[in-house]
Amino acid sequence: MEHRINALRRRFRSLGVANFLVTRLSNIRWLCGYTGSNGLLMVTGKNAYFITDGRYTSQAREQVKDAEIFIYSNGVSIADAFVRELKNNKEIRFRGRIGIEAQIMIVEFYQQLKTYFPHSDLVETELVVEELAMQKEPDELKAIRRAVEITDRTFETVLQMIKPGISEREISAEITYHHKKYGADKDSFESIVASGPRSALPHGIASDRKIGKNELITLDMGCYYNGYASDMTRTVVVGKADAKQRKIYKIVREAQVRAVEAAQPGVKCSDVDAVARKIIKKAGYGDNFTHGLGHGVGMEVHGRPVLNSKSKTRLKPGMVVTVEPGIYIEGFGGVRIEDDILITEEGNEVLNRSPRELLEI
Ligand SMILES: [Mn+2]
Repeated sequence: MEHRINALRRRFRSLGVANFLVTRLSNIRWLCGYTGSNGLLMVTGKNAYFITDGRYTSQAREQVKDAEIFIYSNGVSIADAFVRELKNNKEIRFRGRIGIEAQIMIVEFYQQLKTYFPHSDLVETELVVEELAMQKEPDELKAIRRAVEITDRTFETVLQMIKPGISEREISAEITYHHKKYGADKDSFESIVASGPRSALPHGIASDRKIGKNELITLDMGCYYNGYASDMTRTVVVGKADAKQRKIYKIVREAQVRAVEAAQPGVKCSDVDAVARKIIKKAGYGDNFTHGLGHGVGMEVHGRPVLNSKSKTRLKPGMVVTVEPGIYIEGFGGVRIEDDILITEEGNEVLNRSPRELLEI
C-alpha cells in the first residue's frame, strides 16, 4: 500500500498541502487496507496515522498497512478523538497545511478542526484519492472481474424467476440473495427493478407492483466482491415485445454498441457520451436520455471518471467505466442497457457476459 500513499504524497505540492486527511472510507481502504466502518487516515510528508475506535482494535492491527494505529475509546466522536490525539500525543508530528476531502467531511468535523487549526491551514480538495485510484492495478481488476461474474450469474438465475404475478420487491430480494450466495460481499447499491410504466423511472427502486404480461422490466444490479463493485443493467420483456418496445430497445442498443466502440484510450469522456447521445437524438429521443452515459467502477460503484457531456477526463488503460445509455418515456416505459468496460492499451474489453439482445422471457 506504500506506493499508493506515496502517490498521494506526490500530489501534495500541486495541491499546496503538506498533509492530507482522508475521511472517505473507501479511500482509506485503498490507501492502507482497512475495511471497517469507522476510521481516519492522516498522511503527512513522512508518516501516516490511522485512528479508529475500540471495536476495531484487532481488525486494524490485522489490516492496516504502512500507518501507525491509534485506538480511542467509545463515547466520543472520531473528530473529538482525532483532535485530542493531535493535542496530547507527541508521537504525532506534522506541520503545514492539511488537505481535506471537501465533498466527504461532515460540517461538524470541519468546525472542530477549525477550532484547532487556523482556517487557512485547511485546504478543501476534491476527489484527489479517487483520481489516483482510477487506473486499476491487476489485483483490483481481478476483484472487479469476479464481481461482474457474480452479477452475470445472478442475472441468469433471477431471469428464470420472472413471471407475470411476481412483484418487483421479490425480484429485488432474489438478486440480493443470489449475489451473496454466489460469493459477493453484498449488493453494491439498492437494486432497481422497474416494470411496465415504472420502467420510465431511471432509478425506480423495487416496489410492490406485480409484473404484468408483455411489459418492459428494467433490472439494474451490482455487487461488491472483496471491496470492488460491479454494475449492470438489462431491460427484458415479460412475454412478447410490441413494435414500440422493440424500436426503443434497438436505438438504445445501437447507442451502446457505438459508445463502447468509441471508448478507446486517449478519448475524452465527453466524446464517448456524445456518440451515444447523437444516435438517440437522431432517432428523436434526445430529451428522453436524461442522464450521463456512465461512470467509473471500483471501490465506489459510482466513481471516477464520469462519462457525461462535461467530462474532460481522457480514458486511460486500467480504467473501468460503465456505458449505459437509456430512453425513458413517461406513461410508456423505458430501456437501459449497461455494461462494465475495461479500457486496455489496445482498446477495451466488455466485462459482462449477459446477453444484450432483447430477451423475451
Ligand atoms: Mn451504473
